[in-house]
Amino acid sequence: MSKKMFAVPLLIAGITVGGIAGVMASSVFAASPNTNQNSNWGNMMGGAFGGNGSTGNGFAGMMGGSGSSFMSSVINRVFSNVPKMSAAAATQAAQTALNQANASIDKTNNSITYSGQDVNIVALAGPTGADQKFVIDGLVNPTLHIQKGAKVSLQLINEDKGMPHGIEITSAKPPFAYMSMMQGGIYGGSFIHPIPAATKAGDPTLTTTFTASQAGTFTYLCQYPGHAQQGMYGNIVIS
Ligand SMILES: [Cu+2]
Repeated sequence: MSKKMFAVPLLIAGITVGGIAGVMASSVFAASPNTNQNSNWGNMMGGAFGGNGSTGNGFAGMMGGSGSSFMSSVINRVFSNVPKMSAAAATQAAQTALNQANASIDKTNNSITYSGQDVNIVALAGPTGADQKFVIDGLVNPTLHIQKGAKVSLQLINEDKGMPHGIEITSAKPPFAYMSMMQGGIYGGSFIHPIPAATKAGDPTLTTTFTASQAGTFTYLCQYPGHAQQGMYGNIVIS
């Protein structure tokens, strides 16, 4: 990343952010609402923060102070076309997932075992009482057990009015750095970029599907900077 500082006339705030100028100009705001949103996220993260390695050179400055709210503002704007659902519909979706015949919920071990090859997971991000956490089938950051080869539908609903959240399945293990995972996902499709914070208009939601083709113990986490580090993750066991 260039170490030069660019004065960027941002739509959101008239602040100066090092190195992000090119990204803001090209890959992010230029993207049409119908282009691949994960690609937008990848471009944003790759373009803005790529090459920083573990030092986070440049990124740290951006994320410090007003940076975090800046990041949040960018996501809220860039992904403003993400569909929203009402709080009641979100509750209904979660309840439907909870009532799946093939989901066996073990509160003692904070785990859910899905039998069969069709799995429907509804992950609530940051609902009331579980700030910076996922709630799935009423459990906070549960361990998910899924059969190898199962077709998984993963719906993320952001109920957090203060913060974007995303979800991704990765082979990375805790502890997580501030910058955990930016793009990818262990399976094709096992990634939903951070979606905007909830508003009075509703809770943003996206669904992805993937095939759990590889056995192993993986992690699902929120790739918004700092969230996995703060504990927004759980295990997912494919066997
Ligand atoms: Cu998050």
